[in-house]
Amino acid sequence: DLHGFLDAKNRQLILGGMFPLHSRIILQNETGDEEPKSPKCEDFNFRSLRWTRAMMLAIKEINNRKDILPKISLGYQIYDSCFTISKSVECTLAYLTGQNETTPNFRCSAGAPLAAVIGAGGSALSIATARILGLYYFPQMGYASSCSVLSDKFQFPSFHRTIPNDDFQSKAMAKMVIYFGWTWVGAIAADDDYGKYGIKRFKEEVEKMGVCVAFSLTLPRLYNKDGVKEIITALQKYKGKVIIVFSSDIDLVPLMEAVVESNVTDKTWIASEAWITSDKIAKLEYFSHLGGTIGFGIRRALIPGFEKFLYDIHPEKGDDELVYEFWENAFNCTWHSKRKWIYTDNSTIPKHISNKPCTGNEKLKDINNTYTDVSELRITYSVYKAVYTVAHALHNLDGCIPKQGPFERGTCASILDFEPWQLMYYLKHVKFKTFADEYMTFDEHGDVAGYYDILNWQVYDGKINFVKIGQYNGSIGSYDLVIKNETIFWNTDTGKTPVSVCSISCVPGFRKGIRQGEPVCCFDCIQCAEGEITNDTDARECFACKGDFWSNAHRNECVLKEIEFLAYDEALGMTLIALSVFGVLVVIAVTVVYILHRDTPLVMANDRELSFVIQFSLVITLLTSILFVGKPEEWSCMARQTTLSLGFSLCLSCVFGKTIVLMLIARAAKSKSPEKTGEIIIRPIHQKCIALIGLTLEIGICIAYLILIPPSVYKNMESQNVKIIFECNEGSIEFLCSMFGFDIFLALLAFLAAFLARKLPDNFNEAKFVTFGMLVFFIVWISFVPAYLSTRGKFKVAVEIFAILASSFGLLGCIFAPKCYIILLKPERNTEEIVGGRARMNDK
Ligand code: TCR
Repeated sequence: DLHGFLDAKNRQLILGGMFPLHSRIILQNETGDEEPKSPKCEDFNFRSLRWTRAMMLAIKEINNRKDILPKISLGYQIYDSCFTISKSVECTLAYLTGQNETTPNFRCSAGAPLAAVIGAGGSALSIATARILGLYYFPQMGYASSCSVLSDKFQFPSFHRTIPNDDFQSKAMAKMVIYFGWTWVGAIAADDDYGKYGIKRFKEEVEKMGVCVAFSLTLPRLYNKDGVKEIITALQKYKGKVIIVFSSDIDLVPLMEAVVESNVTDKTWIASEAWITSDKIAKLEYFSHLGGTIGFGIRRALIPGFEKFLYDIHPEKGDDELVYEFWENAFNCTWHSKRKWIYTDNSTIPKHISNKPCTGNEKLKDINNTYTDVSELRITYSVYKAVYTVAHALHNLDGCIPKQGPFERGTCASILDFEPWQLMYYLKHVKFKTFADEYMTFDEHGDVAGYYDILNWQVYDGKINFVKIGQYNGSIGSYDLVIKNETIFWNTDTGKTPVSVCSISCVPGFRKGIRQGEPVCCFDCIQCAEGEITNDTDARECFACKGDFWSNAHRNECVLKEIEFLAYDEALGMTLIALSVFGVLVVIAVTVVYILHRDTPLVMANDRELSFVIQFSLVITLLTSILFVGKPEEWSCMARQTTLSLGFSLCLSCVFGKTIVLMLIARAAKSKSPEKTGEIIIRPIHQKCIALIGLTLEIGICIAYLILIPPSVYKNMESQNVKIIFECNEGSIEFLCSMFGFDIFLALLAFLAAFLARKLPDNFNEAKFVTFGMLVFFIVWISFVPAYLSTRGKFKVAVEIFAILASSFGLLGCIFAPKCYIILLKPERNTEEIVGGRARMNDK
């Protein structure tokens, strides 16, 4: 009997309360031909009735207690806000004016003064009412209004709340998203202050950490089919897995129905506090789509005696119309005669309720209703705390010792006649412990500590359970988020943590490449260019390898560059050396033939010694090719070109020495005066002098070259990136050109002389063969130039060796092969007559 304890004491105070006992108002007829009335409400909300009952129980307890407000009895006056701003404002005005234009749903007061207002439920309603109550500095205790703007004491000076500020929740959600490594998340907000501010703060937090919000949509206010469809389309297009929803359960129902209907699966939903434990959403038939949802719940407590108090409700016990309605909705029956009037049209009952009459014997225990479900008392506990907070503040106000009071000149306020601002003072400084050992104080913004349980939807025992998988404590430092991974149920194919990213992260060796016009979380992985590497994942840039280093195939490491030169032990090197050795053997063979037949006319003709010198020089040129193979060293670089040019100059000057004689003989023969031959005879000593001069000049050039600008070893890194080419830097191109230019000059002289002597009427025409030999020499070296310039690395060296070998073999073949042929195979032609007069020259 609620009136009973009110009457027992004489001093009375009232607490106002506002609860969304219905979810919406029924639109009045808008023709404007009737006097406007306060709209009626529909869609009964069992959960809010439980909250209402928590307020009643708290007041009942306080009245029975001797330690809190012993001499005062509290009454209450509770209005239904119908989840709308207009209704809440109307209630607020009723409180302030004391005019009972609208009848309270629950009332237990007899015209006593109003001390404070508990509520207005959702943030949007509290914001509207707090603006009015704030004008009078009238104390207001929110129990479910968590929006961060309500902490602004400039706008809402008299608002306090027992639910944590949503800033904590947004931050906790952001931390959780980071914790699970999600970088591509969707966000849906209810179209009210709660949803908008919650998602806004979440986005701010999360974007700081490099997470991208794939879409951010607003739930349509009323049931708006198009609005919901738009969200469903976005959900179907969304490739990520995680969606954050900041909304109250009532606003979310249409969307979740559509989600199930259009079969949006394989998503993990992150719930805000307002819908995580709501039976409107947490339905078994939705579980395949919404199972595994993770969300935040405020502190929970089992209020002693509350379950019994909840069951202690019956329409016929009191005269509250609302209890009739509750009964009808709970048991799907009607109290025909007693309360037809509550519905809009006076005659019929709502469609969702059957026509069966209620008997009054229905048992609440027999049905499964959120109203009697005491497993998740979170907002309920918050209501309970709100009432106790006001009671403690009043108690402190009552216990003020005169002359030591907080107000002007130590005065106190009287419990019978105090101003709202005086109670505000005590509310601000209230400190007490709840039955659940929770310490209650408010900070300067009227907020409490930000603590949340992290809950996960799991199904067992045939119903959905909200399993605590961790917690978030906003008032401690960095270890504020604690999650026990192994206890989480994930509604994914694999049962593992979903991966919600736009692009899979780039492995080492790849860098992120931005996609034009897309968020930073969507990127392409681009392999580093040659010579560049990255060694961590998701690198933004590749770094170039420095110095002797180059990238490996995976582009994740700098490795030493490969070193290249023409080595002895590779096929090419070996072949070339074999060829040169073979050439040397051939020359030796020729020399042996010459020595054995040294006294035959053919060998004796045209200076035998010069022939031996030519053979020797060919051995030198053939052997220099070996200097080109192998890792270049200082000495081999210096030796290479010089020995080569010396070898050729020796060879060619000797050839010239020979051909000049032939030319002179030819000139003499042409003038047809054999007698004259004697005049122009050049003695062999002269021929040797020519050879010596040629050689000496070349030696001069070489010495100057080696002394002035010597060649050296060079590590070539530019021409090929992957390799370091070991080669010889020739030092001075000018010297090189003059060295070989001199050789060419000698060759040209020899050629001209031989050419002029080619028609010598001899049986054995040496000049003809020398002409050929020189031509071969020219052809080889002329074709060498382009081939040399267009190759690189070790092949460049190989080309040069090839030219050396080819020209040496050419000379060998043209100068000595025909003679050896005659010496060995046609000895009958090796006679003085055939060889001609030249043989005689040697004898002189
Ligand atoms: N704050 C929400 C409303 C709300 C709510 C709830 C409504 C919260 N928790 C539970 C129904 C059930 C948290 C607001 O608007 O501030």
